[in-house]
Amino acid sequence: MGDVATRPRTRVRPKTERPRLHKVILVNDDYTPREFVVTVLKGVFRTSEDQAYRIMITAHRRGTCVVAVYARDIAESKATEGTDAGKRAGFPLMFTTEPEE
Ligand code: TYC
Repeated sequence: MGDVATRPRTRVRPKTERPRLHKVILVNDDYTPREFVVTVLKGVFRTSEDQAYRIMITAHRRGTCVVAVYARDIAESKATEGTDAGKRAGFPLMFTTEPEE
């Protein structure tokens, strides 16, 4: 064997995947009052009145609307907080989460 110095031709670059963000999705129903949905959106997701109204009316017309995207834990706890606020008031209001592509 000769004294050929060998060194890696390619640098090993450990690639850490960035954790995926998760969408919080508002789901329409026939019972929760519009104004209540707007109040929950403002309280839990810190939207303005205008943004909250637009999100609510989009879910009302199309069935669902993306409210915001967060790290998974935050998305899940905000979805639970919003759903629980509806439950406490006797409404079937529902927020779900799903990972972004
Ligand atoms: N559809 C409800 C109504 O007509 C209002 C509503 C909108 C409820 C969006 C839920 O995610 C929702 N009172």
